[in-house]
Amino acid sequence: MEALERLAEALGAPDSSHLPAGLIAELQPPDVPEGRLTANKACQTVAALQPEGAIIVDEGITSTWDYYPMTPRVAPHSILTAAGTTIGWGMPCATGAAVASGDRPVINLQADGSAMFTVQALWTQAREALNVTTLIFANRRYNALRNQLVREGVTSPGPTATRVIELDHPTINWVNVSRGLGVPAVSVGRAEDLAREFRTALAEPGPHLIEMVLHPEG
Ligand SMILES: Cc1ncc(C[n+]2csc(CCOP(=O)(O)OP(=O)(O)O)c2C)c(N)n1
Repeated sequence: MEALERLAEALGAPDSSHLPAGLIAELQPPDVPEGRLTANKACQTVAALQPEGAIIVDEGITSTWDYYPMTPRVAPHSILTAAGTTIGWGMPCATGAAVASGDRPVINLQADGSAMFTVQALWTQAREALNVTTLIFANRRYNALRNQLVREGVTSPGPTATRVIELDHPTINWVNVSRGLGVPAVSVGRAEDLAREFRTALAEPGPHLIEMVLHPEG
């Protein structure tokens, strides 16, 4: 801010009170949605409730595409995303962010397949009582790989390809996984339940995990 003020002074630029009304947008987060959870509604719930100064760690892969257009008018926050295409960095990144900035809430938007690569980060979060809320986008598949097949023209993959893509048999029980590593956890399937649990997680100190069981869009 000081740099901007000095620049404005050096340029003889007017202060903001002289700017046309409406040029600087007021904060206006989206409304909290209701109904069965989809990736879109999960993103909207986060955008609606994320506190000022939050650090958003986005490894939501195909589930968080809708998040960014929802955030231009939410309170100032930081975003950490991957610089490359490798997966499995989200949970350790959230852990590191919470160590580095203990006074800021860290919100980890986390796809389920990628989460399995480095899930032990939850134990570190519990051990160090880190202020991380992990939101698992449980679409229960490697959706990016499914999209890739569709791009290649394979719209009805056979059983072998399907088995590679689907994260089932057994379904991962995120509540048990998280509790087993020392992080309190709940599972939700509706937007209003997510809003309630997200508010609770943000209000309480220490790590939390919320499994968001997603229904397909539409
Ligand atoms: C280390 C590593 N292993 C494998 C891949 C290939 N890969 C890219 S996306 C993806 C699936 C991601 O699935 P998930 O995290 O559940 O997100 P979704 O695609 O379902 O949104 C995989 C396996 C990769 N990019 N990096």
